[in-house]
Amino acid sequence: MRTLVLGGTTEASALARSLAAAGADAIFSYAGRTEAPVAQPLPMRVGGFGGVDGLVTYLRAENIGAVVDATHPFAAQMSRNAIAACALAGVPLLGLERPAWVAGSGDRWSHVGSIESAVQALPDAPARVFLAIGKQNLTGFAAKPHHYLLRLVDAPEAPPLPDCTVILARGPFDAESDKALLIQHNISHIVAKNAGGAGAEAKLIAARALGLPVILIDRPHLPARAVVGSVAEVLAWLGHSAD
Ligand code: 3Y8
Ligand code: NAP
Repeated sequence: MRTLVLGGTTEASALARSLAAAGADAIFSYAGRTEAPVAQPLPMRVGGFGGVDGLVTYLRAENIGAVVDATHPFAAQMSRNAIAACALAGVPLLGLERPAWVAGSGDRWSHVGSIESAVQALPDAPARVFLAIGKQNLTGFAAKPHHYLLRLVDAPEAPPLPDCTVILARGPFDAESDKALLIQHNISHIVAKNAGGAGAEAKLIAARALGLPVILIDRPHLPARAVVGSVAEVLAWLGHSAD
């Protein structure tokens, strides 16, 4: 039975390694958001499917027997399309999802429901903000007179904001390096997506150590679907559905 893995996260890469080790017939799918995505130990495809209909056509043409949606919690459109397409094509779907982060002692977090409300939550007086949300949703932050530190995967064509420093890096990140980064850039606030997982958590651990406030953007809600939290559960599910 051929499995389609919708990837782009640390957990998706861990799943790919396990599937390859098991000699599973599987395809790893990237959206093609970055110039040179990390290679995977499975056959890869890169680029959109062409909406729900494109994905249904793909599932049938490639004789896909199961889909694992291991995309990032903010990749909501892909996840919604997968739910609709798998229902239409009659292909079992399982989400591999990491839980949202929950504040611990010493965390100075405020939760907002959208990128726009994250802008509002920043102070009006000039600050130095680590805006660690990638490059797709930055323009609204120009409304506030802050210096922004941006961490992007690929170099932007032009500076994304009027007063910003861009560093290029592909995670997973580690807390000590992120703490040094926050100190080096004299950061006063952090804005982040509630992505969950270990790959993006470093900046939150660093913020806790430095007592910095974090504005955390809630992840989008998704329609109901079967979800597990570990690679082992996905492998068991695939073994089960291979019966
Ligand atoms: C193209 C594949 C792996 C996967 C690694 C995870 C961890 C490192 C942390 C910060 C936050 C951010 C961003 C981030 C992280 C992992 C994971 C994760 C956040 C790659 C990848 C692709 C992408 C797409 C990219 C987005 C951007 C978001 C940067 C590869 C490296 C900010 C999300 O330039 C762009 O257009 C980048 C776009 C979507 C969010 C955005 O809106 O800009 N991820 N990230 C995937 C594809 O094409 O399908 O290039 O190798 C994967 C990873 N990024 O295999 O180990 O599991 O979350 N990715 C966020 O969480 O806020 C960085 O800097 O602290
Ligand atoms: P999105 O907004 O949910 O999806 C937009 C469109 O991109 C989808 O409709 C689909 O195009 C295509 N797409 C998305 N993920 C795909 C995949 N894995 N394989 C094939 N096509 C895909 O997605 P996004 O937020 O831009 O995320 C894109 C990729 O980056 C995903 O793989 C995600 O896991 C990864 N990522 C995203 C974030 C984030 O913050 N959003 C963070 C880390 C990693 P069609 O409609 O044409 O099929």
